[in-house]
Amino acid sequence: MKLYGYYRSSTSYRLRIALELKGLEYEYIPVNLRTGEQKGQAFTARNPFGSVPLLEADGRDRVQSMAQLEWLDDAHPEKSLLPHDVEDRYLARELAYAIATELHAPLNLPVLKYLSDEYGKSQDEIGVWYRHWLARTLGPLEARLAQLGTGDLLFDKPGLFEVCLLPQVYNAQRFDFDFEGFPHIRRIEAACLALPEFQRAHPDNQIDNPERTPA
Ligand SMILES: N[C@@H](CCC(=O)N[C@@H](CS)C(=O)NCC(=O)O)C(=O)O
Repeated sequence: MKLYGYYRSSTSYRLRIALELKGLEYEYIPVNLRTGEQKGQAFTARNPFGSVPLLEADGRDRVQSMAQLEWLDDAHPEKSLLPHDVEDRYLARELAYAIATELHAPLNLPVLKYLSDEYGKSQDEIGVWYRHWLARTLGPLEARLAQLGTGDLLFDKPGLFEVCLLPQVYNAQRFDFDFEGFPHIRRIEAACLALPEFQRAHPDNQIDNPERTPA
């Protein structure tokens, strides 16, 4: 399997965590979002959305992260990202899709670029935008986790929800989001970051991270 991604793209990070949790071998191929490689003809010929991640497996290109995650579980059912019980599966999807659908879209690179290029917004103003949309979904998410009595993880092992949560928390920290009033999210983040699968998938440890210290 080949994963085309970018070290701090949250959707690429989702796929890296999932592949690690499932113990599937893959080759990581960086696509440089800073230079716009994802919009070049060579890449858009394979992914008309012009975004990462692109997952190449069994001679096919798959180009949307949530569908890729569901496909990984369908095609490789061992070490499932979803629990067995149907209501637990529902809950994992409810929380994962809240992040993927409500949170990710207004925080994506083209949206931020549009705010600065078309509306002349400064980096400070973009930070305000970013934190506004984070709070709008992370607040209810935290309340939902409290309501469910969530412990260190949503269920007994990390899965679809944690795969989506950790990258979003990483991005939120880059934009100085204050997690003071978010004990459940912080606890889940700490529990995941203690695991080698999450550490291997982390942006700090990717070959295309310019600040990475080679092992
Ligand atoms: N809905 C897509 C979103 C993918 C996406 O927005 N990827 C971002 C990185 S996290 C990207 O490639 N942004 C660069 C661009 O769109 O030009 C998915 O879930 O795969």
